[in-house]
This record gives sequence, C-alpha cells and structure tokens, in this order.
Amino acid sequence: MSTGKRRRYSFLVPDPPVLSRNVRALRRLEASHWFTNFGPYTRQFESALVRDLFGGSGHCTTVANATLGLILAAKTTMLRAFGRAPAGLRTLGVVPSFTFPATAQVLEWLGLTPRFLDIDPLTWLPDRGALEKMLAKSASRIALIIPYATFGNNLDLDWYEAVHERFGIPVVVDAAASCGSRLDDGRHFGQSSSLPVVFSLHATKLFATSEGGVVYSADAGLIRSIREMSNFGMDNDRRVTLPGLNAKMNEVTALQALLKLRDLKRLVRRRSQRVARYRRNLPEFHFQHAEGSPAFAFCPADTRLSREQRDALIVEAARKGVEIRKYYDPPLHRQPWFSSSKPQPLPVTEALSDSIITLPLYDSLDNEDIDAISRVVRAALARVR
Ligand code: T4K
Repeated sequence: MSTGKRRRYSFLVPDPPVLSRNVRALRRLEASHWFTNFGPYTRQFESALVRDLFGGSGHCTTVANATLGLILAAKTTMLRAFGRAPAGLRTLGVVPSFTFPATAQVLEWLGLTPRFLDIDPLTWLPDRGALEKMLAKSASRIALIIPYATFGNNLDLDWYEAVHERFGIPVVVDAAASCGSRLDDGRHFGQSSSLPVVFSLHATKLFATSEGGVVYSADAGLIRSIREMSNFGMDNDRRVTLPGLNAKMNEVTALQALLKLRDLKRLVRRRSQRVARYRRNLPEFHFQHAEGSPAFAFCPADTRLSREQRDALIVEAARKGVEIRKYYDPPLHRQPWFSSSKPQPLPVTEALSDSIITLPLYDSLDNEDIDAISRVVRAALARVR
C-alpha cells in the first residue's frame, strides 16, 4: 500500500468494490442461500455485462478465473474442430511469448507444445506476418492459436476469424486485460465476434474483483458448451455430455463484479487520462501504439535502455519510493519450463522485454501522484544513462 500519499508508491493497489459498504447486498446474498452454481448475482451480472458492455448482443458465461476460461474455451473449440479423437499430428499451440504465463500454460493442460510468436514493434500485439509464415509452413500441425490482446490493446478479431475459417484451426482470444477496452467505433472489444474472448476479473486488473473471469462470444452454442463444461460437463438435465471441471464463479465474486460494472466507464476514462499524463511527462520513453481505446491495467513503457540500465532504473526508483515492475520479462520462451520449445526468431519480444518497465497505475492515483512518480522516474533515468 502507499503510505503517506506523496512519498511511496506501490506498483499496484487493487481496488475491488468495497463489500463492507454494500452490506445490504451481502445480506441479500446470505438470505438467498445461493453461494455458487450460477446463483442470482451471477446471472444478474452476466445479463448486465452483455447489456452494458456489448450493447445487448452476444452471450457470456462467468468462470472462476480467466485461466480456466481459456482452458475450457480451447477444449470446446478443439472438440468442435477435431472431435474426440486425439488431434494426431496436430500437437502445436501458437501463442505470443510476450505475455503472462497463463496464455501458454493453457496449452500444457491440453497436451499441446507451445510455438512462440513475436509481436508487432508498435502495437505489441502478436505479429500477424509471423503467424502467416507459421501457418504456411505447419498449419496441419497446429491445433490451437491463442492471440493475446496485449495490455488491453485491441486485436483485429475479423482477421483471426478469417484465419479460423480458412485453416479450420480454433482461435481463442486471451483478452485478460481487455474488460473496458473499446474500438474506434465505440464497440467493446470482442463484440460480435464468433470467437471465444476471455476476460480476467482478477484483483490486479482494471475490472477488479478478487478472482474471476468471463468468456464472451456471439456464438450462443459455444458459450452454452463452455458453461456446461465449467459445471462438470453436465447439461440442463444433468447428463454429462461434455468433458468438464469445476470453473464456476461464486456469488460473492459475482456481486463484486456487478458493483464494478457500474463504475467501469468512469474508471476506464480516469486511467486513460493518467496514462496520457505519463506519456506527456516521460517523452524519453516509447509507448505502445493504441488501437482504439484500451483499458489500462498498468502503464507499460519501452525505456529503450539496455537490460542492465533498465534494471538499475528500477532499483533507483525503488530507492526513491516508486515500485516499478517489468511485465513481461522474462518473456515465456526464456522461462525455464518453456525454454526447450523450438527456437523461433523473436527479436521484437527480446528487445522489448529487455527494456520494458511497467509504471504504477491504479484508481486512487491522481494527477499529482502521476507527476510525482514521473519526476522520480526521470531522475532515476538521468542517473542510469
Ligand atoms: N492471460 C494474461 C495475459 C494475464 O495477464 C493473466 C493474468 C491471465 C491470462 C490469467 O487470468 P486469471 O486466471 O488470473 O484471471 C497478476 C495476476 O495474478 C494475474 O491474474 C495477472 N494476469 C497478472 C498480469 O498479474 P502476478 O503474479 O504478477 O501478481 P502479484 O502477486 O505479483 O501481484 C502484482 C502486484 O499487485 C504486486 O505489486 C502485489 C499487488 N497485489 C496483488 C494482489 C493479488 C496486491 O496489492 N493485492 C493483491 O491482492 O499476477
């Protein structure tokens, strides 16, 4: 926690809705005797989300966290594409390396071997040219593609739908940081896409609850299957027709999510203003090129420093009371578990992960805080250069 408002800044202070200020809603929850298994708050949240974020179009199902949502979405789409039979020669899953471990861990639970993609140097989204090359060479060996909407930036989902249609390869969208991200035309990221788009509602995200996730798609059948799979694979008649596990959201989290949803627009706007201020304050750094209006969980910046200088900057800033992290360093292909994956050329990922910093960003930071942090960062930069 920040102690003494202008002096020390933690990297992140999660801000889920304050349950103790919503005691009446909590009492209602207890009185209903529904604590999980798609109870009243869960269903209310799911309807409100589709109505308020997606203009009433499409479908969603809540999950206990986005990792489970990704696993279930991947399993469903692979079943649809390839049936129950093992995928045979299709043993590869394609993911970017510049992401959080969850994206590639999904592949592990499906028995797939990761093949890492580089990212675009401006948007930091997965490099479509590299994916095209991979598809041209090995499409028949690829069972799944998981593009990550990097830091909430907007992927071109039409392009990924076309890939899915052309090659018959399932595509599941890791939109962990995208709840609140909008396209230039005002639509929420994911709206109208027939792909499964998986959002995280983790405490560290802008849409903060405690642990939670949502899978959205315009494809009603897909969402129905994922919902049943999140409940042991049982259909409405309690017949087990699909593989399943327990990935249900609980009612306390659903209440948090419902409360958070009411405040989302304001929070997205506020964070965008803070990020714009960082960008103005720190002209030495390069920032991600935004497609549309991303919702920001952190403020990443490419320092263009050497790895050693970047690490020294982080130490120097910490000495002055500002905690900086480095999402995503190391990138996944350099993580011990994944380091035996077939080497791919990943120059943009390697350069960016060497020089990236992620600056503090949370709802309680005001302009004065952003200016104070920026001053510390600039002073640290002057020392390490
Ligand atoms: N795909 C991507 C691209 C993701 O980024 C993520 C999750 C997922 C998929 C999977 O989504 P979920 O299954 O989680 O729904 C945190 C989150 O745990 C993780 O959910 C998130 N991405 C990731 C980007 O951040 P860590 O290991 O970096 O968190 P940790 O414990 O180091 O905390 C970060 C900062 O927040 C620290 O400064 C401490 C502070 N903090 C954290 C928590 C949890 C608090 O002050 N209070 C808290 O309660 O992963």
